[in-house]
Amino acid sequence: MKPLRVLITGAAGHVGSSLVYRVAAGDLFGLQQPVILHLYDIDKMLPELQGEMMELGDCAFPLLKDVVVTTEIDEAFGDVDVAFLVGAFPRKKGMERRDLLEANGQIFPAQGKALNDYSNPDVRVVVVGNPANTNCLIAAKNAPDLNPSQFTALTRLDHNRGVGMLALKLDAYVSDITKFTIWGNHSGTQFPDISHALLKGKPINDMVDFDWYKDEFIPAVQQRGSEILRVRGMSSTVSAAICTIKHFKSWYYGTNDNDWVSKAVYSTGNSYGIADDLYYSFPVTCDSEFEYTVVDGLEINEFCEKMMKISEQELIAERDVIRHLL
Ligand code: NAX
Repeated sequence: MKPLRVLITGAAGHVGSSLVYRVAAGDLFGLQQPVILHLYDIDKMLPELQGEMMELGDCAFPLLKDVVVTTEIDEAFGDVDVAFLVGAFPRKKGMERRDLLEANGQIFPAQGKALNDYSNPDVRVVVVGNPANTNCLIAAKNAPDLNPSQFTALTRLDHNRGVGMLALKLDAYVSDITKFTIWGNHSGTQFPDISHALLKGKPINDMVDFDWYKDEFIPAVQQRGSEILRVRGMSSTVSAAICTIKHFKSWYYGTNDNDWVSKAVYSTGNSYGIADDLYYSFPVTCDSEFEYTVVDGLEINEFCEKMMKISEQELIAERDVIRHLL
């Protein structure tokens, strides 16, 4: 079987390095498909990448055919079939969201161009580095020969956080919960929506108090990343890597019948009145042909519509800040 090439940018960082070992172990494509890992980071992280490569060798992963360690963008993006864009400029104390957008705006045009020029034309891209939705838009716009539907951004971690919290509240298994949605931006404006969510086929809306949902659950999901940072002094790492894999696998293998997942995908002509030309998190189903479909036509009540719009407006404002990079 021909090995598939998987690029991880920011591979020396916390999320990137957690991802590296999982991909090498076969977590993405199952236990038959060999992979070649492309580990990319900035120059000063080269020793970290080299150490990572040595450790990968020591694990003797049966499916790991080769490892390319590089700080050169053309080599990193060359012929890759899958690209996880994790590397990004971290938010520092006192930095406004606008500054972060600008700083990361310098990274993603070049990576979009590299995907366009050097990668497999059928490449699939998952953007994890924050602000993920808008970075994804920048990368996609700088890859004019690729289809915007080849690009997605990660909101699966938010999705799984919400499902996990619902399972705790309802004393249920996460596998019994379906049709939960994260709408919008991977940020504090994201909207965790239970209006279509089911527990063993029964509406969760009927099982929880609206005040708990509005005043406790929604903020808890929205602020989970900050809360983890506050508690352990470090942001999510392993959960982010695992959810990145889950995001990819649902795209590659397809979603379960009678369920959907949340992914930030290119908005174009949806039934919810969300502006076009954004990467917005929707409920999506995927078939096993590596395609996704936004679940359209769900009934949206007034509360949900208001929440969905707040996140849409934030994404529009982010797009305005980086418009010169598109
Ligand atoms: P780290 O600071 O540990 O790692 C970031 C890595 O990116 C570093 O190794 C750094 O050298 C590298 N990097 C910086 N500029 C680069 C460039 N131009 N090209 C390639 N690599 C570059 O951060 P980590 O905790 O790993 O988080 C990585 C990103 O994921 C951050 O932007 C973070 O905010 C974001 N997250 C997004 C999540 C999501 O759900 N969408 C959740 C997890 C995570 O917080």
